[in-house]
Amino acid sequence: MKIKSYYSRTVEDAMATARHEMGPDAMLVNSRKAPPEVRHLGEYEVVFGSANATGASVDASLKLPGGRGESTPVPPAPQGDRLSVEVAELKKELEGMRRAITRTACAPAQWIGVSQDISDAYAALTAAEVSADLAREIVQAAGDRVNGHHLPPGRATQRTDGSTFQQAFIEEASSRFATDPTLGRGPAQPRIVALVGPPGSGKTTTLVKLAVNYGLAARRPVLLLSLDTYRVAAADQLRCYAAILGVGFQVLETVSSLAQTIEENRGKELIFIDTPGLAYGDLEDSDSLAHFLATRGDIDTHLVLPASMKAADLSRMVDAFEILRPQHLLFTKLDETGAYGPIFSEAARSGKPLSFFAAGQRIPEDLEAASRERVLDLVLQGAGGRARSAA
Ligand SMILES: Nc1nc2c(ncn2[C@@H]2O[C@H](COP(=O)(O)OP(=O)(O)OP(=O)(O)O)[C@@H](O)[C@H]2O)c(=O)[nH]1
Ligand SMILES: [Mg+2]
Repeated sequence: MKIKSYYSRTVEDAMATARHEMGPDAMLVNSRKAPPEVRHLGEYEVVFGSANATGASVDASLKLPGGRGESTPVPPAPQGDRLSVEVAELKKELEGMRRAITRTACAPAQWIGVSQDISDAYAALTAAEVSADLAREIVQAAGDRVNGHHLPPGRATQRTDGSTFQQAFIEEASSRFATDPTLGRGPAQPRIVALVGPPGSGKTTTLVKLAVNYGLAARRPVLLLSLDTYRVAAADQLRCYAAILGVGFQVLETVSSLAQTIEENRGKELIFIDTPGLAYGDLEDSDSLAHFLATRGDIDTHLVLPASMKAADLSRMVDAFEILRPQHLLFTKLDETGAYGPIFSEAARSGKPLSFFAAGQRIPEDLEAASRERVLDLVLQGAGGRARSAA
């Protein structure tokens, strides 16, 4: 890139000559009143850059006295100083341009020129990978609330007060999803919780964390059940934990034996049911489990999904698992991503409340109850606002 300074009595004259000399691709990089030491060359200085020239250079050797377009050499100036000043200014200009371009590129067309709060809020949501439609909807609604009217498309709105907008933005974002860190449905005893989800999503690990934090820690009698007989020794993982924790454990060969086992354990306060990981193909074959979970009004089913899953896959997964009628979404592996927008978007899209978050493999520490504040914190702060440990 070639960079040149032009001096003249007026900015317009200097610009005209710069364009004439550097060609139509030349870009205005800076314009200012000429510093005192070169004021005799012209009252104004404009700096132009052209990408067509190779190699970076700063050439202050042109002078346009009186705007007549003649070039005369600049007297020897403290070149090092000038260079660093110009580079610093150039950097500042470029940073400003970068921000303006980012805002313009990210924001829907009708927001160009609107309050920076609005475009910053939109940029924050989309940077967290909240879906663009949802981000637009939230920011638009917050802007409308602050301005008390709908933004006319294509027109800049009046400037909003930053903190008022921020408040409206947080409220709008909060209103899009629900959290419900409860186990069990209604007052019925025992409280029965089933964890379902794709293979490896963290069902068994999370079930043990829940059993420790909400069962053992509260001295509630707990029973762990495993329906995971698909794979050789699959239930052994849970059997092992149950033995360590000293809680009841049973493996059930069939879904049909589940009802009877629950009946026989009415004295327990919490019953956790672990299920085999189900992939898309398996879901079609999960009729008996689907029927059981869909017809039992006392079983609270949490769909366990990794937070690191892509937004589109999350939606597909939630839709596919609807056959099991889950009441909650439970996200694991928050430690494996830095963008929590997909969790937010999916909770908003599906309308299912978020129940718990797991952010690591440690049992029982890496588990926490979902809350609105936490979700917003995660979405807006990214990995910096990552999950704390448990309950
Ligand atoms: N990093 C991280 N790893 C996790 C988390 N939760 C579970 N895991 C790990 O994920 C792996 C699978 O966990 P499981 O609990 O066996 O998953 P599952 O859903 O029961 O798996 P299947 O029964 O095979 O479907 C294990 O290595 C866990 O330690 C988490 O929050 N963060
Ligand atoms: Mg498992």
